[in-house]
Amino acid sequence: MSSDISNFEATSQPAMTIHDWPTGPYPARVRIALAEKNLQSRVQFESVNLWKGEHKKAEFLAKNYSGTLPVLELDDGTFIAECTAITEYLDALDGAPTLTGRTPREKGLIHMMSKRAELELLDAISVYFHHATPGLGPDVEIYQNAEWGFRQRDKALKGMHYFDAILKRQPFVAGEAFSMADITVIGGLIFAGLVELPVPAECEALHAWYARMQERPSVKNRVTMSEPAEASV
Ligand code: GTS
Repeated sequence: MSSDISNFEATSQPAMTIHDWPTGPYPARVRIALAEKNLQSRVQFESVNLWKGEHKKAEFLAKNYSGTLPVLELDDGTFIAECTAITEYLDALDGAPTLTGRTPREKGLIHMMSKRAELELLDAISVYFHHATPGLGPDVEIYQNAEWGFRQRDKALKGMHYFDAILKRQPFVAGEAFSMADITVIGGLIFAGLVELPVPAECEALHAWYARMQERPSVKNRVTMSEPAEASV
């Protein structure tokens, strides 16, 4: 048994720190994964203010060279960035992966569809936000290329039609079960909401799936997850 798994069983104190920004679409991916795995009590949150550009300062770049959120910090000082990598770590912790696949086939399909959700939807909307809108403001957005941003917006709209077609024939993005691939599309649609890029009305299967996803406690409670619990009376 790996030490990660035995620590999982033995510890009740927060052993991990998530550096993130509560309302961010990428941080949402890890927050949803944490709740789906019921690991909330194992983490504490450190807020990094995107609007003040704290993620581009040397202190944060030492934790994540890419200057993006979220970052998972382990109690041995290891930093893991990239939502997919963090989700894979969390999913493996209890030796019972539910988000990244159990069989080789599941693992392959989930990874493919999650990557596709990044390329065709979430990352495309992020580029649109940073290049074709004011983004995080002039202090953070030091290079913008609006034409590239609008192309990525159009790519994301096409991506919405792609995921609509997928969800017409299966209940979840990577097949029959909820997975990391669903979480990545959820992140995309959270970002779409923030930049006011509505899912086209004709994408009925995508709308219906998103309505179902928004009923999941992990999705509903993601922003308040890092707020201190109210003292019990
Ligand atoms: N590939 C990275 C991942 O998967 O973790 C992308 C992470 C990312 O872009 N995070 C956003 C960020 O740091 C956070 S948020 O916009 O969703 O809140 N953006 C700031 C920037 O300047 O790029």
